[in-house]
Amino acid sequence: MEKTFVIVKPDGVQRGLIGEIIARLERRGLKMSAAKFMQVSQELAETHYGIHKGKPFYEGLIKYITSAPVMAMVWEGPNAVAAVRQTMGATRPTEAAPGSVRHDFGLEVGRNITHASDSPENGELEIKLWFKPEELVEWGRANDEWIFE
Ligand code: D4T
Repeated sequence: MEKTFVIVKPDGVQRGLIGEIIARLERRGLKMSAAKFMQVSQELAETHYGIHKGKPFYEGLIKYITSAPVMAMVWEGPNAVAAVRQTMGATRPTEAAPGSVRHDFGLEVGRNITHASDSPENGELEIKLWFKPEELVEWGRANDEWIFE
């Protein structure tokens, strides 16, 4: 089953949106595989956002993600990457679809509340970067067959 990596970023944590975001993913039918509440180190932030190094928003992005704790999670399900990105909405909150997290709670790209992997390949890389293998939980959910075809 496809897995994707999700962060409730520091603004989401500070604004008390961890529960709201988890509730939306659960309600959608996705299954949690791992979660940890943590302070992001400078090193982890720079590795995670390495692709953006040199861009005008890079320094602010690193400062933002390391500014307060985050909730890092792995969610699984059929097409989990696409499903979670849809639930979160477009990167810029003013372009995010109504009903998405970024639309419903955000205004600015530099305070866009969540991160979600943008492809299954990046999902695997990000899960490896943020979690140890033993932190991932394989479990059978009682109603899996009523959600997964
Ligand atoms: P993340 O990675 O945080 O989920 O965002 P996305 O996958 O949706 O978008 P991204 O990689 O293009 O951007 C990473 C991160 O940088 C911030 N950002 C982005 C910013 O502050 N200003 C900008 O102009 C852009 C493009 C927001 C998300």
